[in-house]
Amino acid sequence: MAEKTEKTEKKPEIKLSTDAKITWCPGCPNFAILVAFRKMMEEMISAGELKQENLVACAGIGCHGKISDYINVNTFTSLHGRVIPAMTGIKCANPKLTVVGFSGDGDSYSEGLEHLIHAARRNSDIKLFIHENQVFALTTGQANAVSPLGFKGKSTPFGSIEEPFSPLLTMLSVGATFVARTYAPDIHNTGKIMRAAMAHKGFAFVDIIQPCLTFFDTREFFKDRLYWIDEKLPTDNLGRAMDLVRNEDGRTPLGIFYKADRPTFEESLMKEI
Ligand SMILES: Cc1ncc(C[n+]2csc(CCOP(=O)(O)OP(=O)(O)O)c2C)c(N)n1
Ligand SMILES: [Mg+2]
Repeated sequence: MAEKTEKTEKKPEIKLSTDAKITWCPGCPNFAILVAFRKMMEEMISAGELKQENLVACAGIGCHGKISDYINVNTFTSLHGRVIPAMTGIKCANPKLTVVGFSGDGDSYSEGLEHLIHAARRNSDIKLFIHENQVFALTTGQANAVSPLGFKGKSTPFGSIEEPFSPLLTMLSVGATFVARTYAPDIHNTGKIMRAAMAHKGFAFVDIIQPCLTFFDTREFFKDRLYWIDEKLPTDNLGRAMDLVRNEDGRTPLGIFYKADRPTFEESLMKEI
């Protein structure tokens, strides 16, 4: 009688962490963003939706930018404010790659704002995650474009005299085809939003509220203000999305506000070539 041999299929191990020492402050919500992203990647790789070797993670300069050292994929660290041109260049050179970027609010809302607007307008097929802590954190606490009026920091000791910029409203106005916001400590929902962004064909913009525990701790401020919008509501109504992100009732909505289907920049470019 033939001996029965039991074959156990061994799944290839997915290693997403690296040996780099993590140097964020203890308790920084950037840890939560890292966990959400790795978990989301693991799910997508296991489901056959993504190949680890086809992912490129780009990063700007700042505390947020360190994240690319902690994910075991191809990475590119740009100059400050220049993460988006690096991403669009990579995507144009090899459209088969999935290109994600981690940027700071100083990085993309202050220094590199023009790139953000043009990438959204063109519908470049890249996925952008912004760590919004309302401060230049790595340089130890200066006001940036989204710091609130009255913010006291190293460069504004008497309080900021500027009205903050509204990135979500801008993204909706210039034609971004995926606009969402999440809260870093909520790992589960951040992962869900990241996965939806990855599945989107075109420019996916995700603003991640990430309180900076050292230079601008907004956890108490946001505690009773944040709320998740009803995820069953249709996401193709631009006017409704704009009304929501204006935060006119003093609260801060989270979720996917808008999604649209439009040819991507790279698709059109490849057709022309
Ligand atoms: C062109 C340029 N300007 C300024 C700096 C100095 N710099 C390095 S990190 C940083 C702050 C980054 O802030 P943000 O993008 O909000 O990232 P965070 O540290 O808050 O994650 C600044 C201003 C630089 N490296 N290059
Ligand atoms: Mg910042």
